[in-house]
Amino acid sequence: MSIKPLIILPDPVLRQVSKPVERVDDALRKLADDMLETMYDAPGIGLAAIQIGEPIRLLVIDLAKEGEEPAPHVFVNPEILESSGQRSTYEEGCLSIPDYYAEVERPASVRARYLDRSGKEQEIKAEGLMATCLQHEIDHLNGVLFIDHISKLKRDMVMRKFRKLAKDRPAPSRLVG
Ligand code: GNR
Ligand code: NI
Repeated sequence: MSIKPLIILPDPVLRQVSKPVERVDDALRKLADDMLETMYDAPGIGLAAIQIGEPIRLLVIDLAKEGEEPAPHVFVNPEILESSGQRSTYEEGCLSIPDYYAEVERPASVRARYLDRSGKEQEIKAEGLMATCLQHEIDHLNGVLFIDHISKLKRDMVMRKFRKLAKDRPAPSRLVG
């Protein structure tokens, strides 16, 4: 297992639309394990593959609190089948937008279909933080960030700040050469 570097705003990689996973094999399971290790290290409660530079429809979530047994979930090719009309608001953050938090309103519950880590089709009815996190991660698979759900004024402020920070930061090694 290994911890991978996180892709940070304004890296355009975060705007890529990820491709469906073609087969759930050992290589995919190893990638999911690396994502879990990277997420636990951060720490965070969810991670999409694109956040470590892999443009495929794979995400991991673990909502267990500190001191609780880990509860890792792997979602391959997730699809939202149904969203509730009822909305709920959570303060969201993103490992690709460090130290910025904002309230986002989303459907309070969703029903989703996905493949698990053995490639078996599963369905989940998610509510509460799981519903919010799953929607946040599926957004990543579509190149969408939580700041796309806040006001343009706030989003422009965040973008300006992260463009400035990127200038003072070494470029990701994949862009150096
Ligand atoms: O760690 C994370 N916390 C979080 C809090 C509220 C709503 C969504 C999230 S996901 C985030 C990790 C992350 O960036 N996943 O893409
Ligand atoms: Ni995120």
